[in-house]
Amino acid sequence: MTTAASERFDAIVVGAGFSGLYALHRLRELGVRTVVLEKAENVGGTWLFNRYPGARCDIESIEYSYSFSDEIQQDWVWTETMPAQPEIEAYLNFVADRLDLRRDIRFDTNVVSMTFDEGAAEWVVTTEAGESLVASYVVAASGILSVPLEPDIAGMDTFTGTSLFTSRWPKEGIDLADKCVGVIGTGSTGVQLIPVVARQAGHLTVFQRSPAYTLPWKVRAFEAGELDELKANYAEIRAAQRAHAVGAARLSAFSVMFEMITKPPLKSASREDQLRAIEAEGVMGALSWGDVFFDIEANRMAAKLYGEAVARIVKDPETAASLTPSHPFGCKRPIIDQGYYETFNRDNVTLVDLRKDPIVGVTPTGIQTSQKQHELDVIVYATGFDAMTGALTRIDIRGRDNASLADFWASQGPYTYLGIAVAGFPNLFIVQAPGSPSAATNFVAALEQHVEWISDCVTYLRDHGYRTIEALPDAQDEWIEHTTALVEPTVLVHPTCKSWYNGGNVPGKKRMYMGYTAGIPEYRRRCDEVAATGYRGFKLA
Ligand code: FAD
Ligand code: N01
Repeated sequence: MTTAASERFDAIVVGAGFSGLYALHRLRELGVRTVVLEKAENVGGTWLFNRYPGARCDIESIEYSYSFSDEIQQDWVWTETMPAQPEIEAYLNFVADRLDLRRDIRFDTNVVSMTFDEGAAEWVVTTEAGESLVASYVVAASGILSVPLEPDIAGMDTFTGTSLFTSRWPKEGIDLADKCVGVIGTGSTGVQLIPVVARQAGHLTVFQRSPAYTLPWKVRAFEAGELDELKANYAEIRAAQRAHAVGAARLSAFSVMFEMITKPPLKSASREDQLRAIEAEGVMGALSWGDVFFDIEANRMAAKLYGEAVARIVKDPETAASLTPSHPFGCKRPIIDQGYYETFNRDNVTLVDLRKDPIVGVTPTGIQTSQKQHELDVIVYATGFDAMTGALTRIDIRGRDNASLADFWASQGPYTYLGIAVAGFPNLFIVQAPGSPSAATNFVAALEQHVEWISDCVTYLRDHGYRTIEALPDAQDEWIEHTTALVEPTVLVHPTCKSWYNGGNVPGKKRMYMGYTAGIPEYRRRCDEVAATGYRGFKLA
């Protein structure tokens, strides 16, 4: 199958974001001849594409960063507690330069197919430009949120103003002053974008289908000497982070949610207790109850209380009611914001509740809803991603017997073993595939564990003379049973839960909760146990 023109490597890594950069560094250190193929023009992945105003991480900078190199963590200077997109992009460029990674990365190289040659026990990888590369191993570091979803709204292409997508925001920025701007989408992206655009635009109209649950947060610049002090304690900070279920021991969107589980139940709280909670903590107080994740009735009570807390901030009662979510809290990734609800008190902001007044279509001059034509200069789409599987199902991946990964996941659901490998696809390692901790954790902590496990595995195969490693179907089924059983007692599996966590945001996608919710330490323990027992659940040949 391989042609004479094919270039040969030990490993091919797809993607040069956080995951691909570390995979390249680690494999190269182990003497594995590796090339990275990246479709973009530079490193950064998520943090290269999502340049929209307000884009920022919701985990503290000192934790949402590589821990593998003390030199890098001591030399890089974060300016804020939670870093904004430009700083994370700059950080990843700094890492790429410091580790001299660029010499093994091919930019503007889109991988379109990967075929496992059973005879040669090799992957043949082809690119859009028609190049063919061959390697024993492929590490797919192609991202869990790297394929944007464009909505299918009638007339989108007829709009004569400016259409913007948050995941490919113009690098040079855009002047929104005096413009009438419409934003579609109120997930994590919309919630970050909306307060900033409201301050820039002449008028902002928010088209909201599902209101978000979002917790207010104060991001601040580090004070003089503060970062140096943190850096002096980096060993302890990293140890605490490593021991924490969500991979972030300091305050973050995930650790706040994690803390909620330890609180007393809402169902036994008196009305006075409930009011005291929202008086003291606002929307956070409405949700911080131990039974909210496990009992749908408690969850609904919390949603009602949440609405009361929102109504204390948003002056117009109709707008406040429209901003109150009706889906269960916990179904979607947690969101933290800076002044989201206050934004709706501004004179230049209008909320359109699409649950009452749905979009009919985009017209040449704006958006037509069932009740009104909204005249706009700019439409911003913040409409999410084909998450977890989207990047891989867009590559024609063929394993044993020419079976297609996209077809397998479409029919069976996104099954994997350990969230790393798929039966029938030997020597293909996926960084943070469905069934891994990714979705509900500090992603950088999660990916470091994956890259280290994968590179240790490659070393093991090389040292023991094995050519292939392949997940066994039974082990894969058991793994998915285990990941599913973990979420079974929670509201995450409630039929009204619809989000990228379970594929419910993509029409026609097979629904399955795609995370691993027992936490990174337990996950690491299980992965280490598999390795220590000679890769139990895998066939080595
Ligand atoms: P990515 O950064 O997505 O990189 C994947 C790379 O693969 C991309 O560069 C892409 O171009 C490339 N690629 C894909 N397909 C191909 C192909 N066929 N051929 C060649 N190249 C390909 N996580 C958190 O833990 N905390 C946060 O606060 C947080 N904030 C986020 C904010 C936004 C706006 C988004 C979208 C995601 C956020 N995430 C956050 C998740 C984030 O995706 C991860 O934290 C992390 O950046 C992912 O790194 P990665 O390298 O695995 O994937
Ligand atoms: O995407 P989403 P996102 N008409 O899927 C709406 C990470 N992230 O880009 O819910 C009208 O959450 C859709 O409505 P509905 C983080 O992991 C992190 O915001 O389907 N509306 C929803 O409101 C996050 O979870 C940060 O009813 C339409 C929105 O678009 C993930 O990325 C920041 C529509 C999509 O929300 C994805 O977040 C940014 C239509 N046709 C991103 N189609 C941090 O803060 C879709 N919508 C760390």
